[in-house]
This record gives sequence, C-alpha cells and structure tokens, in this order.
Amino acid sequence: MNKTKNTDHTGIVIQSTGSWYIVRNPQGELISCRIKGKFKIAGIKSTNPIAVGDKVSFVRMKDEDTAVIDTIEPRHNYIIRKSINLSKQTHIIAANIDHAFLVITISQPRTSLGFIDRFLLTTEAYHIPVVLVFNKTDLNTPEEQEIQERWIEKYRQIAYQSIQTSALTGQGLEELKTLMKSGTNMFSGHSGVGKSALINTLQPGLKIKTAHISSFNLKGRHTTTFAQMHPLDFGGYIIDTPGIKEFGLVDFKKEDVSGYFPEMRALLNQCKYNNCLHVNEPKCAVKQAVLDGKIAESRYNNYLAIINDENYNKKPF
Ligand SMILES: Nc1nc2c(ncn2[C@@H]2O[C@H](COP(=O)(O)OP(=O)(O)OP(=O)(O)O)[C@@H](O)[C@H]2O)c(=O)[nH]1
Ligand SMILES: [Mg+2]
Ligand SMILES: [Zn+2]
Repeated sequence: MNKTKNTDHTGIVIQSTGSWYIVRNPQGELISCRIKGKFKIAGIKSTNPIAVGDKVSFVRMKDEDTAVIDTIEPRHNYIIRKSINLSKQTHIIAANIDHAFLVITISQPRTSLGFIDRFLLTTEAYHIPVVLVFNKTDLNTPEEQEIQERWIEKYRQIAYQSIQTSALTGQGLEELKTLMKSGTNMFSGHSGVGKSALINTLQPGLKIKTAHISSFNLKGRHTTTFAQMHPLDFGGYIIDTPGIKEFGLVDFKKEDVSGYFPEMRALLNQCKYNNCLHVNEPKCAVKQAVLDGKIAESRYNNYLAIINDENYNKKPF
C-alpha cells in the first residue's frame, strides 16, 4: 500500500518536543512527524522553525507510522519569547491564535502592570481578542482584592474584558468556558498563575501536570515546559503554554507603539505633530489626557518604558 497517496496529509501541530512534532489531522488522528533537514522559514531566526498551532502538510513514510512535514501555511500571528540563552534568537510559543487569555495573579506569583501592558501590545498588534483572567481570587487578601478590582476597572475603561476565577473554588469557571470560542484559544502568563490548573478544570480528563509555587520566593516552577494544544469537548482548542517571564515583542517601530494602546490611538490625530512620540513634544493630546486623568498613568509609564527600552526597538529577528 502506498501511504503517500492518503488524502489526510494536512493537520495542526499540537505538540513539539525537540525534533518530533505531533500533528492532528481533521479526522482527529495523531501523527508523529519529523521535519526534513534544515527547515527554515524565511526571515525568522527562531530556535523552533515550527510551532504549536502551525498548519502543516506532511508526507507519510511508507510502511511506517511516521511522516515528514514538508510545508507550513503562512501564520496569521504568533506569540514569541526571547530565548533564554541566545539573546538574538526567539522562541515561538504558539501560532495562529484566535483568542488569548492572559492569566494574572496579584501576589502568588505577582503579575505586574508592565507585563500585562506588554502582552496587550502584542495582542493588539495582531488584532487577537484578549481576556484578562484574574485567577486565585480565593487567595486574595481584602487589600489584594481591592487592587484586583481597581485593575479590572482600569482595563474595562479601555475596553479590555476581565474575569475573576479560582481553579480551587470554581469561581468564574462557567463564565470562562463561555468565553472560550471555537478556534484556537491560548492561555498565557507567568509560571505558577494556574494556567494548567484552569485547563484541567475546563476539560476534565486531561490531567495536565501542575505544581505548587515555591514557598521560598512565591514564584512558579516552570512545570509546563512546552506548549501543548488540547481539543476541547465544547469546541475548539486550548493551548497551554509554559510560564514566561518576559515577552519578546515583534518588530515594532517606536512611532507605531502608541497605535497599539487603544486609548492613545483614539487621540493620535489631535497631537500637534503627526510624528509625536508623546514624550516632550508641545501640544500633545496624549500627555494632556494623562494630566486630565483620562489615560491611566500606569499605561502611559509602561508606554514610555517600552519605547525607551533598547531591546524593544531592535528587530528580534
Ligand atoms: N488557591 C489556588 N491555587 C491555585 C489556583 N489555580 C492554580 N492553583 C495552584 O497553583 C499552582 C500552580 O498552578 P499551575 O497550573 O501548575 O500553574 P501554571 O500557570 O500552569 O505554571 P507553569 O506551567 O509553570 O507555567 C498549583 O499548585 C495549583 O494547584 C487557584 O485558583 N487558587
Ligand atoms: Mg502549566
Ligand atoms: Zn502626542
């Protein structure tokens, strides 16, 4: 039998571990695939040429259960992080994401507004709808709950949706489920915020490994080490990703960054100079809005940090 004549030769990469990829075809069959020789994608200097979420086609090997990936469809989008050791290289966490969920915890571990705003910049640039998931609400002290509600209000004002959840008590999980649509949903956030724990409650039977955060420094232990995509009974997929410390931003130009802050974007044509960076130019509508309390100071300060951060102004690949 010539297996190369099978028509089921396309699918989505649901897992990648080193040199092997698991591809799920439209019939739900899982195929172990390799890539042939050096498979480089033009223009991307990445440690992994193919990522979870990539749509690929493959050729089955005769008399073997394995296959070789030979083409990859162009990506609609992707989320990258900088590689830990090779500063100029990037690692693609996941590709072709339809809905992103940023899992946030106020204190165990602590998520910063700077981290949230960098994530929102990336999803905004790719037009990926995003929901902020404040997890471990059961652990919040009254003060932490107050901070959480203040943050939720801050983002609500710029039209970002938030929900409050607890994988432990079940709070908010039904709501979270209704927000997960068909297509590819991705959970992202620091290590230890409960991404895998939430996914386990949403899709019983998965039994993804989770681990306590360190009691020493309240940081996660990087329990999930590679992205993995799981089909959901109620439709679509969920990608569980490893916790990240920092996002690698795609190749933004300094002058484009404010266009990815929706509350600034709305004012850009009111600045005196059309190339205004909103730093110290006169008659700047963005700075005025910060003074008037219409733009949150934290958002403006994070904007400044991004445009002043050397690393974010260089092309990462
Ligand atoms: N109290 C409480 N604990 C939670 C909640 N969600 C998760 N946890 C616990 O937090 C710890 C970390 O959860 P994980 O699901 O492993 O975290 P993760 O975000 O997947 O972490 P990485 O895989 O390292 O990126 C585990 O001990 C979970 O049981 C929650 O809502 N409340
Ligand atoms: Mg995990
Ligand atoms: Zn301006």
